[in-house]
Amino acid sequence: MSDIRNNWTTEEVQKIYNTALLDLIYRAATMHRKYNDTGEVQVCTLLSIKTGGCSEDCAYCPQAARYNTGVNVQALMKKEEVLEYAQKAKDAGSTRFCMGAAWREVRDNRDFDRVLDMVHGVNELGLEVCCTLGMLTEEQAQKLAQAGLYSYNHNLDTSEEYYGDIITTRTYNDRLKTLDNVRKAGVTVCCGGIIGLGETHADRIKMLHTLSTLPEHPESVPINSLVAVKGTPLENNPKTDVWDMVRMIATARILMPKTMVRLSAGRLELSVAEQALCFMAGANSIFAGEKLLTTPNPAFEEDMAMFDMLGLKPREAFKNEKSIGTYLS
Ligand code: SAM
Ligand code: DTB
Ligand code: SF4
Repeated sequence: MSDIRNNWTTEEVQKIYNTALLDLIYRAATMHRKYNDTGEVQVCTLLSIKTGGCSEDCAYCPQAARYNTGVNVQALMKKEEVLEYAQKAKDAGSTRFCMGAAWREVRDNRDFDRVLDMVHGVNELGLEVCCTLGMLTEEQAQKLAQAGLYSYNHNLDTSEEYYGDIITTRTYNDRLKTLDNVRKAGVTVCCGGIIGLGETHADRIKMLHTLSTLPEHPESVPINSLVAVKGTPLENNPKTDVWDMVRMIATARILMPKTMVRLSAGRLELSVAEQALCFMAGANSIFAGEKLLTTPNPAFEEDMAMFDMLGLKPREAFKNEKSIGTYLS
């Protein structure tokens, strides 16, 4: 049977997820080696281009207007300022630049036109441009594609069953519809989730099942661990266990062998040794730079020191396009 499958059953996913941890890591590491260059890690930079004041009620999110989290609301940034950040990220060695907006959905207005300009500008710098702007129509996805968007981030966050406990202002189906619109526009899909929301192992298994049985696997799957922010309903959630993170990453790697699996939010809580286990288990992408969207992240220099220590190097931009045919299919 091929390793690249979209017909996983929930039972199969459950069996992989529940494999004894060291066996699971070994299996994931073997799959990783077969399909990817294990010495490379993609370095992405995030920038919050419109911060806070969001109408949604995502229980984890410091940017939802209804929670008092101390996040300052900031209108959409100017294009020139964004391009300066992008250039700095590029100079520091980042190859993907992801712009996030605290929007429920994109509206067809001047702000969207400005985002299209930003996408165009960042693409011209030679960076892989990614956006995460909330829900999109098919036409909006096409406009972003025409402007040069490489990838769109839109997370499922958790299982369909648990979704309503975390977010009530939109549905799982709304999320899937946007993902479909992104695909149709020919933009690559970045879609993952969060652990530590209070979900069960069964919810994690179901989310991984949904991701790995989409018509095409997302090109990247961010695995976030909850950054519990004061003022959000989840502020007192217990810290996630590093072994759970490793288990999620390893299972994702086995289910979606060629996908970039991103060790995303929550890295500040992990030692270099713990992150090394995540890379061993198949993670091959990180967000670098001292801020995620609104919360802190390890300093760039610390990450580069970690790369040196572990013998990792940053992955070049647009590598898939350059190497079509060189990997096993
Ligand atoms: N508003 C858009 C949306 O929700 O799709 C884009 C920005 S939103 C902040 C992007 C993603 O960040 C969310 O889907 C969620 O997975 C992640 N995220 C937000 N707050 C987080 C937190 N406190 N800890 C971990 N991940 C978080
Ligand atoms: C993703 O999966 N994680 C990033 C990115 N996609 C947009 C966002 C993490 C946000 C963490 C909380 C914050 O900094 O506001
Ligand atoms: Fe708004 Fe996105 Fe935060 Fe939800 S995750 S509150 S949609 S910014």
